[in-house]
Order: sequence, then structure tokens, then C-alpha cells
Amino acid sequence: MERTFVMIKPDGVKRGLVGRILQRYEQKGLRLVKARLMEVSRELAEKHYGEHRSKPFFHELIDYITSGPVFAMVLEGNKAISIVRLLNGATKVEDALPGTIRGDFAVSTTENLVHGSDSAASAEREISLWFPDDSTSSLSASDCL
Ligand code: 3AN
Repeated sequence: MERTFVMIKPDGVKRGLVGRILQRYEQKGLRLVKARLMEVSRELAEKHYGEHRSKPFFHELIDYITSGPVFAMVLEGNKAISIVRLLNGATKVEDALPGTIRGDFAVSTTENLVHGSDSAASAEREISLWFPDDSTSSLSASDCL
């Protein structure tokens, strides 16, 4: 079993797509284990996207991700990391195929609706960054069962 960090970005929340996007992950068989609707501080955004600090789109990316609430979650399942990225679709909007979340719903490379960890190391880092203290800052589905 693998766990991955997934985020529905501000455009997804604003456009009312949380339910439809989550359904795609769930219908594939991934299980929601943590979720939190939250505002993102610049500090958290800059830590999350630290590897892109030198890129020309970095400031635009930070402005965008802090522009409204995001739906942060942890999904679990067999090969969860690569399956989420497959369902999300390619990063560049012009490469995101129909049938993927980005391919079906996004028309911008910056505002591309979703994030999914790109490796086991990223998943571990991002889960602890976004869900630092399970007992107080997140709702854990397994706690409710
Ligand atoms: P992914 O989110 O598919 O893993 P990354 O990690 O390469 O892609 O990029 C992180 C985010 O940075 C993307 N989701 C997108 O919002 C933004 N981004 C990446 N490349 C570009 C680009 N060439 N122009 C504008 N924004 C970009």
C-alpha cells in the first residue's frame, strides 16, 4: 500500500469541482485517509514548491496557490502515487489528454486544478508538511469508522 499527497487547487475549489475530482480517485479504488479544506500561507506554499524557486513562473504559482482555499488530502492504495499522476494528466495543458482531470477540466498550465506527489520521497515530505499533526489539524477518515 502506498500513500500520496493530493491537492485540489484554488481553481478546483472555486469552480465547485471537489466532488467530481474526488470521485475519480475513489472510483479508481484509492481510499481517502485524510482531508482538509484550508487556506494556504505563503510560507507553506513556498516550502511545498521549493524546488521551483528559481523558475520564472514561481511567483505566479505562489500567488495562485494562496489565492483561495485548497482541498488537501492523503490518498492510499496500490501504486497510489503513479495512479494519481495518471488520473491528473500531464502538467502542460496542451499535453493533458481527454479522460484525465486536467485534460477534461483545465485550460491553463498554472491553474491546472490538481497536484499529486511525484515520488515516494515527495509523498513523505508533502504529507508531513501539509498534515503535520494528525490529531488536531486534519480529519482522518479512519478515526471516524
Ligand atoms: P506537476 O504539478 O504536474 O507535478 P510540476 O511539479 O512540474 O508539475 O509543477 C508544479 C506546478 O507548477 C504545476 N502544477 C503548475 O501549476 C506550475 N507549472 C509548472 N510548469 C509551469 C510552466 N511552464 N508555466 C507555468 N506554470 C507551471
